[in-house]
Amino acid sequence: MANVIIIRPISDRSWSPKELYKRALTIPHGPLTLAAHLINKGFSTDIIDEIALQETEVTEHTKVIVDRISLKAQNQLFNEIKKEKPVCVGITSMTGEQIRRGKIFSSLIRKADPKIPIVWGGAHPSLLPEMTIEDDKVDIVCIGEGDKSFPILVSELKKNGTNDLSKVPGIIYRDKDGNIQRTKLLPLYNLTNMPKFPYHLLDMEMYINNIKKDRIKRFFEIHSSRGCPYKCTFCINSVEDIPYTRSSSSRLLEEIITLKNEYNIDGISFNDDNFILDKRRMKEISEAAIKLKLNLRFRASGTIKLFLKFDDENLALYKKAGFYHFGFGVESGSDRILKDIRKAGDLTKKEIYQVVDSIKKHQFQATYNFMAGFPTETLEEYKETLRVIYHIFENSTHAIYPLPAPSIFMPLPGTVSYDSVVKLGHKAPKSLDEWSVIDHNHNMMTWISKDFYKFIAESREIINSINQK
Ligand code: B12
Ligand code: SF4
Repeated sequence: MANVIIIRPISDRSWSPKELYKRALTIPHGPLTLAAHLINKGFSTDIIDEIALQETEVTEHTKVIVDRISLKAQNQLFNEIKKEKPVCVGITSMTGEQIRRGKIFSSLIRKADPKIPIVWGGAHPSLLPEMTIEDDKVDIVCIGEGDKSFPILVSELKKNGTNDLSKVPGIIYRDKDGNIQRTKLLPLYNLTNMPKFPYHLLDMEMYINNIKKDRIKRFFEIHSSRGCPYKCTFCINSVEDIPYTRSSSSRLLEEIITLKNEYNIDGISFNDDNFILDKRRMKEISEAAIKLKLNLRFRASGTIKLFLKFDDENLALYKKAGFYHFGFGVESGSDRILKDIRKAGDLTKKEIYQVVDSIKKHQFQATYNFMAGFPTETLEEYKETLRVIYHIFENSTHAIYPLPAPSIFMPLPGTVSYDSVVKLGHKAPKSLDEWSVIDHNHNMMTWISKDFYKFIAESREIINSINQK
């Protein structure tokens, strides 16, 4: 029985066997965080993770996620609703396919019981709350963090009939006269106070075993901060007022030790926007990992420029502590593009090469992520990216990690790059439906020529086929 059901729909459309590594099953941290707060306030919660319940079919050439909503996910939803009418159902969504599927889930909920309020939250509804609430499959939108506001909203909705949504912070909703109302945001949640995550709501063994990483058998993901102080033009963090918050080293260590004891994990990935940002925390965690003999392997995300701030002594400490892999957002090999997209701290090609050397010297593994087709990028500038990728291939023979093909740049709502492509003539989607067909992997790049797009597609094929070997 659940007072609240939270759904994470599948977030991408289909994939080819050549890009299987992109389809890693990730732990649904957004829904888990919300469930932690709800349970803490005495509500029961159920999470439906369609990504974990996805159904695939193999056609002649490729393996695709079936277009319809997973039957297992549908059954879980109907069974829960049948057991007890939920106070509301929450749907989390990024831009694109997750909206399309989220809307199908909304229709199923409406069909089962049109009186159940449907609340949307996550990256896309937070960026475009007014447009999201216009959609008839959305009753309430949670803007930004749901840590404090969602439990308040659920308590208010539970009053059933006598509730007053104007008392709920950080939401947008329609009042009794059908007018759209927006309430004030609360100050950010202090991540150090996070209640225990209700991992028991999910089949954790499936996540732990499904995520395959080199040198790690039982893998787990953690988010220990939110946001990033940089303002790269294509990133959600370029939107004004997205602040940086983080949990303390002691709270993080407590979580790591619990995971090791309860789930017998041997590796952790810190999936924060920019984990290596906080040098002091890196040091504290490393020293504690050594002292407590945690014997875990760590993977961390971050930016190239920050990695350069680590000297040999820092890197030796991280290595001893178990850090073995860094995931970098590099984006481009062209100095002009790096400047244009304001890549964290005005990154240069020279600095990319310095990091490649440092990674090699200390025998770390690394993933270098690039993008293709930025606004105003030329074919020649993209070739510079390919040259940098080639350089990395040549200088990373110690690492057996694949170098992902550059992602296709997709302008996301609210970002500075989005405004740039609109200025270049790109048509802005005008409704939630129009945003739902945005596909991060296909040709919607009206700001670059067809020939350039063809070149990007071919280069990606080549890099992917090298990765297969
Ligand atoms: C981990 C992560 C992933 C993971 C898992 C994502 C997932 N679907 O769960 C993976 C690696 C799969 C991933 C993939 C992609 N990602 Co991603 N990812 C992130 C990251 C770094 C952290 C997300 C997270 O779990 N945070 C921790 C939890 C606790 O926070 P949260 O989910 O935001 O939830 C809080 C609030 O949003 C809110 N909330 C969320 N949902 C709901 C629902 C309700 C009902 C309520 C009330 C509140 C609420 O309350 C929560 C607690 O405060 C974010 C960065 C960011 N700043 O958000 C990018 C981000 C979400 N990703 C992004 C993108 C673009 C992608 C990709 C498209 C990248 C690509 N080109 O391939 C792909 C998606 C395609 C695919 N293959 O699925 C963008 C999304 C922008 C947008 N407009 O949608 C972000 C914001 C990155 C960025 N800097 O721009 N991603
Ligand atoms: S450094 Fe990374 S997380 Fe920070 S703003 Fe740039 S792209 Fe976003």
